[in-house]
Amino acid sequence: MKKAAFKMQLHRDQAAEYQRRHDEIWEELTALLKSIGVEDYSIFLDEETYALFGVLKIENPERLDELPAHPVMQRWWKYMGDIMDANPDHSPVSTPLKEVFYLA
Ligand code: RM4
Repeated sequence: MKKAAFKMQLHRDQAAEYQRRHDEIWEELTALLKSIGVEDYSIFLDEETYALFGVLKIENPERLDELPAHPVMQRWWKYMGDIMDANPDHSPVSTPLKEVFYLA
């Protein structure tokens, strides 16, 4: 099992809205993520900088490359694009993070 960690950027003062949308996350999106093997997925918010830190486990990280083409993922990213930094195709601006410490 591999771990992937990445950083995204929420717009200022959108913490409550970001939380609300994830509290009501679409079942078809969680099903899609699970179908490619995503497990144990958390997103943490830095309430000072509005940086978002995602961390997930996945057996085959290459399968994450399937997400951008999927209609459900595209719809979600478009929906989220108004409250976070996004690319022209609406996907979130996402920076991979390097693991520098691990304790099992
Ligand atoms: C985030 C962002 C990520 C997605 C999660 C569920 O706000 O859109 O790409 O994996 O939601």
